[in-house]
Amino acid sequence: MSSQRSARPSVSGSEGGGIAILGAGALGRLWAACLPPAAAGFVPRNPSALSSFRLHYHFQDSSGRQHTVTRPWLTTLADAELLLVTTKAGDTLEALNQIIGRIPESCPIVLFQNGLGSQQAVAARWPARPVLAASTTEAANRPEPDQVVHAARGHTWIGALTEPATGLVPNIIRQLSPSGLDVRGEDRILERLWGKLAINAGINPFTALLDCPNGEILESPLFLDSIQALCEELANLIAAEGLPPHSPRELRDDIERVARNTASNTSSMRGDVQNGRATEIDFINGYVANRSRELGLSAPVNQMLTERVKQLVPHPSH
Ligand code: KPL
Repeated sequence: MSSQRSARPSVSGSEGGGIAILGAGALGRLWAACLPPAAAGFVPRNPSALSSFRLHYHFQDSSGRQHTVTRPWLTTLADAELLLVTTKAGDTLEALNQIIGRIPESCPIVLFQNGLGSQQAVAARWPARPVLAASTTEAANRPEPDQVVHAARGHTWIGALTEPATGLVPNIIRQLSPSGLDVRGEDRILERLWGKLAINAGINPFTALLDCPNGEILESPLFLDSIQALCEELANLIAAEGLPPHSPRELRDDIERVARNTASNTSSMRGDVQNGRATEIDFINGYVANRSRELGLSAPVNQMLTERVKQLVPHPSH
């Protein structure tokens, strides 16, 4: 963990080399806090609106130690060597579109979004760029706007999405290794993302609708009445996608295990609802419902959860 002030103050205005982070939410701030101060900075989506050259926040590491973190807003990206995109799924395409012209063609773009749909959209939009996806179990949250908590250590898997990204993973792991976070290569990143989506689909909407921590969904009538059908819908879609099959029972066991292991957590979706922000439901249960429809399957439980979660925040802020 590195929490000192940047040793290269000029990085704020005139340099952009190293690792650029697009998305200053909990996950982006976790990466920035863990990487060496001179290695990483944040990408402003609207540089002319910046009121300061630096972003300051408090960071509680996974051992409970407190750090003050100061990282630059990068006003040039011409030398960026790696871009970590930690925006919410629904903001990603637009955020990247705003800045992609400023980063070198060769700069790898690593997408950290939850769910599915946004990653494929980015890869389809910029097939000649080196685009990769990451799936992470690092748990970070932001109880106050200027405070980030690394709630639990996890793993991060990275794999190529576009052809120009092939073979880049070992170097990206080297670039990220000073963070001390556990990063691994993954040849089957879509399967990995599907595994996480299934867990999020079986936990997040229930926590948002019931306004409860993850563990409490397990005894709720809403969960108990819908989880079997939800897992059947997931299993049918996973098979129809040609991915290695999972039985509804296996999926349910995975969902319940994660809900128990993270029993006191506020899920990202409950957190979004509590803060009046747009949720990622369209990229989780909404993605399942839409893909099922496209492939001639029906997914009424995922559709119902999508509609009900959307009603929780009818006019979201972003
Ligand atoms: O990934 C999560 C999330 O909140 O989005 C889980 C696994 C549900 C942990 O809270």
